[in-house]
Amino acid sequence: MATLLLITSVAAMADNGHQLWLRQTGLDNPACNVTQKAFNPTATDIESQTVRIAMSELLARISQKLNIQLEKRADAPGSDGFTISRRGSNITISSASGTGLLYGAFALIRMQATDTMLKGGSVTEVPASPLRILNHWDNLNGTIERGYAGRSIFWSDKGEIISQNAPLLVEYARANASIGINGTVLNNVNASPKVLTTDYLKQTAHVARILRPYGIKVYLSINFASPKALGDLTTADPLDKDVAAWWKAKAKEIYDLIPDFGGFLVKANSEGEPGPGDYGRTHVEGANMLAAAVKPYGGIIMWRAFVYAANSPDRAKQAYEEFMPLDGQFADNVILQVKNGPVDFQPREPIHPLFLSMKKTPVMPEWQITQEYLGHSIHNVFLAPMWKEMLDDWRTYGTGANRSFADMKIPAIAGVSNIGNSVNWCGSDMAQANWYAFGRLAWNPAISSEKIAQEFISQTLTKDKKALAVISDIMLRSHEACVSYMMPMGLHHIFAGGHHYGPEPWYAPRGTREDWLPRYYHRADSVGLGFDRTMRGTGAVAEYPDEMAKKLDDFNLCPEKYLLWFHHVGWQQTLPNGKNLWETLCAKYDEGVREAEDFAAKWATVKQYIDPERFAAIGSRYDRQAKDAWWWRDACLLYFQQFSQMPLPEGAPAPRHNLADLMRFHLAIDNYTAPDMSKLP
Ligand code: GCW
Repeated sequence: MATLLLITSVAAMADNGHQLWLRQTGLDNPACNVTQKAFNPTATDIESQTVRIAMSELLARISQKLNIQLEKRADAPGSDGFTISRRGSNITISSASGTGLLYGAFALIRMQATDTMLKGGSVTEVPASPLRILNHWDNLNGTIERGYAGRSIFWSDKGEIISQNAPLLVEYARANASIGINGTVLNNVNASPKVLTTDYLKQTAHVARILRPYGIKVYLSINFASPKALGDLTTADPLDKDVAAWWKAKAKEIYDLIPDFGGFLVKANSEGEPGPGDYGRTHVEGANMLAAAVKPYGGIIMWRAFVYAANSPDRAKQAYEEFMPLDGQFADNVILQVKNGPVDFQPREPIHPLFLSMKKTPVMPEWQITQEYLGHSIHNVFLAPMWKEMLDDWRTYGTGANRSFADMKIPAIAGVSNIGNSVNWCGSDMAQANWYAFGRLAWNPAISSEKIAQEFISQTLTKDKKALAVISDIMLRSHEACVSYMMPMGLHHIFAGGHHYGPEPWYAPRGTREDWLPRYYHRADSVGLGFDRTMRGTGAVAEYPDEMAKKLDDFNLCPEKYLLWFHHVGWQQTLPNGKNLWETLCAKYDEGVREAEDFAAKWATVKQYIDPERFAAIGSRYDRQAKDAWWWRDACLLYFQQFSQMPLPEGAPAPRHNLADLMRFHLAIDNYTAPDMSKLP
């Protein structure tokens, strides 16, 4: 009896978060009848396998009494799209493809899990973008660049052999398919040439085989110098005949092993990585040579636009300057992969101007799911609102070919993964929400952050309406709060160097590149604060479409959230809000701290609705986040006060720390390593 009580009370059960949003609800429910039309139940082709997965997911997880029929129909919308229709207890899921049926099955399960089950009529969904891809920054030795969730699930730490852990890879595939992700890049963009050796390709083929029935294609990041680095040739010049032939032969070898291989992701001539520029060639010459190699097999090249030469007058302008003149010259199987903002995944950036200006070359967003600059997997920050801000600007100001985004069509979309071998996959239970949000927004950018948060909470933490409202509220406020306590009003890149966790607006080791130092970005001096990118400054505003550029250039019209990104503002200058810069800045930092403290307090009120294990793990993060918010606020205000020479405004709380201490002790990332999967019971 006691045991029974224990297992029926969700709040009393320990929960390590491993199940993500895929908790069992029905488990082979005899009342649910699942059939399918048009597939041979014993066939071994991939599509039949996919349909069988869809059927078993429905059987395992639909708890209601329903007759569900899966139907392949050539006239169904889009290849991954599906229609779910219902009459009484009869439900039909139809699609033109097996993967569409799988997505339809997961959609139906989600409806049940979020209490939004279709009662009658029909719904049709077609993804906004055909390619929804995770980028893993996983190194071949198992470490993960900017990973906060343990080690790689693909690459082993023992002798650089890829994971043979098929059950784990199936779980990974299933989680991704459940939110519509259909591609994955298995290795870091700072790519080891070794990934293209036959041994590694065979291992990659093994992963591809496991992911394939879930509709997921495998891609690799490549090192542009591979032909030379692997010792086959003396050059990697893209215009060299032997180099082009090497890549063609390599592509053939890959496609012989992996017929549906997706293609290459390339970081070239960026942060020391090799590229066509090493031979005086352009990005077009480099990308098109690779594109020709994979073209016969339907492969694509995702060429990253994250480039900046050392110490230029304005790093934010460089990608546009390098790529805009190349618009239209790329082969038709090349997509430019561009970070959401022009600097580097800061807590808030204005949209990257290339999205608004490239007219002929397709441009795909790269979002960072892993929280490199947003408190790692320690701060609970829900990123959907940040990504939606970028999408909204794209929709509002986009022109030319990429305007098509206004009709919800994007060529592809990438998210830098936050997954590692932590039991809970992401290093923290709340960070799972960002993986989930990426998938949902890649599928449909029109879904609101609120809906995504609610879906996530009710499938993972609690279905209790009151608790759900409390958690959803703090999730939705969390991004703005993080911006407020870290770098409000358009401030950016004032982190400690290296790990990018804590505040160090003073960070300036001798000999470091100027554009890797906070002072390059905040420009604090006795006059004021902020980077003048107006027409009187570096002129970066001119990279935006006219209407937007005019607004950004004008101190009175520039949105306050971007003010210090585009303007150098006097400390005592009165802002359109009626207060001066210093007062506004102090108020923002204080607001960030208050918000973080409120999150911790609100979390404490949902205790009875959450299992103790996750309640404690998440709660300790909220507590730490509130402490860190104080650290950030004190560090930034005390540091900038040396320039403003103004007192904290009346009513502002006294600092908890002094500047000398803050500068001596670095805000550290301690004690937050989550247990890894090997500790699973
Ligand atoms: O933000 C920087 C990160 C690097 C990363 C690089 C990139 C993979 O600090 O760790 O390298 O961006 O996106 O290429």
